[in-house]
Amino acid sequence: MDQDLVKAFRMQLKPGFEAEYKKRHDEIWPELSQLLIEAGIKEYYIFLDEETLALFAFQKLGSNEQTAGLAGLPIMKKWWDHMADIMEVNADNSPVAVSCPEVFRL
Ligand code: RM4
Repeated sequence: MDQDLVKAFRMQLKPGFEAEYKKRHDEIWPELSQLLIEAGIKEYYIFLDEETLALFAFQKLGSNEQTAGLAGLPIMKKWWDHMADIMEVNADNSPVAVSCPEVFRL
C-alpha cells in the first residue's frame, strides 16, 4: 500500500505570544499559502503545547514536493522576518525547527 509522505517538526513560541501567533496565522498572507501549496504541501497543521509553548508542525506532502526550495523565496524570508519577534529563530530569522521522526501510524 502506498504510504503518504509526511513530515513533522517542532518549533518554539516565545512566552506571552500564544494569541498573537494564532492571529498571525489566521491572517496568513494568501500569496504565502499559495506558495506552500505549490511547493507540494497538501496539508499543514501546527499545534501548540500550551505548557511548554512547543509548536508541533505536521505536513502531508505530495510525491513531487519541493519544500526545500521554500527557504530561498523572498516571501518566505519576509514571513520569517514578520514572525521573528515571537518565535525562537536562527541568525537568518528562519524558525528553529527540530525534526520529529515518525514512530507510529495507523
Ligand atoms: C510558522 C513558521 C513556519 C511557516 C508557518 C506558516 O510560524 O514561520 O516556518 O511554515 O508559520
